[in-house]
Amino acid sequence: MINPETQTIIAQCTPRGSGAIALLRLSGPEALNIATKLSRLPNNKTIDAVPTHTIHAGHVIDQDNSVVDHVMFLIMHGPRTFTGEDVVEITSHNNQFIVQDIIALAIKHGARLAREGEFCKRAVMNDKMDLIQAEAINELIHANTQLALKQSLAQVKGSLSQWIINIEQDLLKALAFCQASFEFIDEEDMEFGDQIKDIINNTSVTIDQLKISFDQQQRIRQGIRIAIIGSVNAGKSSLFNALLQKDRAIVTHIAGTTRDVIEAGMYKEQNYWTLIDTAGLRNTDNIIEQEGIERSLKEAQSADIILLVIDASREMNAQEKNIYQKIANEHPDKIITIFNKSDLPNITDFTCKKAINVSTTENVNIAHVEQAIEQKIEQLLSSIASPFLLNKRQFNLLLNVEQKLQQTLPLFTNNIAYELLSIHLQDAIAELSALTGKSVSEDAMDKVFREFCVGK
Ligand SMILES: Nc1nc2c(ncn2[C@@H]2O[C@H](COP(=O)(O)OP(=O)(O)OP(=O)(O)O)[C@@H](O)[C@H]2O)c(=O)[nH]1
Ligand SMILES: [Mg+2]
Repeated sequence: MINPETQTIIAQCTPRGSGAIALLRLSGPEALNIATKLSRLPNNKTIDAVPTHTIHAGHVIDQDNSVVDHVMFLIMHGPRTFTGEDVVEITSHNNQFIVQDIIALAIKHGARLAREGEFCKRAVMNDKMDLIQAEAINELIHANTQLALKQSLAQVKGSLSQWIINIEQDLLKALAFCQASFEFIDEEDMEFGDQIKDIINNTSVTIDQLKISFDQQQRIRQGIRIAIIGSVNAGKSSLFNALLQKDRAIVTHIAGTTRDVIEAGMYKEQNYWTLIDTAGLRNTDNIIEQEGIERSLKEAQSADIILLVIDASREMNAQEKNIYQKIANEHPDKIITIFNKSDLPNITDFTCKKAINVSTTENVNIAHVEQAIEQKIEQLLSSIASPFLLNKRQFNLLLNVEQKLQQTLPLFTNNIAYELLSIHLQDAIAELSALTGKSVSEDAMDKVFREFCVGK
């Protein structure tokens, strides 16, 4: 009976679709045998007999000995491979008929199709990396911003894992102190309550710091949200289109043209910007418009950067000034103020030292707005103290660790119950192990890898 967990697997690792070459990976105990059966190398060499970590040009041949494709075989014996198992990588021409034929041949010879993330899963199972590093590889592939990319690269190298190992060591030290205090309970200078409490407090602070940046990181990972807010007719949609360099939002002279939030994304300066055009702010009895305005204010709240657009060619009424002031006060670090319609005489009495004078119709200073956005992004990224990028699973486990540590705090009385304390500490350490996958259940592990793509 073949065990599916160790059966040799195959998948295409490169994306499907057009491109010169495709990479297929075979991994498992039968990888060399299967590759031998479907290949023909020059000079009667065979894949199972060539040295490890060598590359060979050759043919994939079907069961009638006809050539399926001219390919390169990269032969790597375990454990010095990505998965820790024997691996053969086949670089073929990227034609889906060829790729499918090679996969079908491998299956005929005893392999099965790999599931999502299964190569990474095997790497974890074979101790080539921990779960966090495997997750980081997935993040790396999908990183949308330079920050996310840097952080996932660091995590592949093991930065978060190292951080966890450090915490684990501290908690193990606390556990040792705990056990010593318990065993030598009658000896006065063998009481380590203070030391244990210090370790627990310091660990909680460290976890807390990481937690604080979690929300922000989650958002940034999806792209930097830039909301364009301002009075009706100020030129928000015009600015949105100018930044996008596309006529995406409708622009008219009628106040209240934009009724709902419109989003558009673009890669810019190594980051992914999500631009959000909103309905103009003004008090209105029109229910639809009022709803749009509510949404605009919500967007301001959740945005990373706000472009506050003011029509400088007209005076502002008291109500508008109020709203602007309110937004400026609530989000002082996020705002870039723009005086639009600078091609017309400037008669606004709204003052703002750092405002950028722009004309969207004449394309004046749009580049300046982009620079201001980039500066804000840099500020934003540098304000994120934590070098780690957590996902939801990791975040929840850290919350569990913290909760377990919190449970110890009431125990620090005159008469510390060291036995109970040590149970809580052991629980916290177990939660930490689940983070790196050391003690994670098969189900939980599969859940992680299902988010990966096939071939990873
Ligand atoms: N002169 C001048 N007119 C502009 C400029 N920018 C926008 N406009 C005009 O102002 C009017 C309103 O522009 P929109 O971009 O629709 O303004 P909005 O802020 O999106 O308006 P709402 O969606 O109604 O809130 C249009 O007639 C634009 O052509 C500018 O820089 N100079
Ligand atoms: Mg508009």
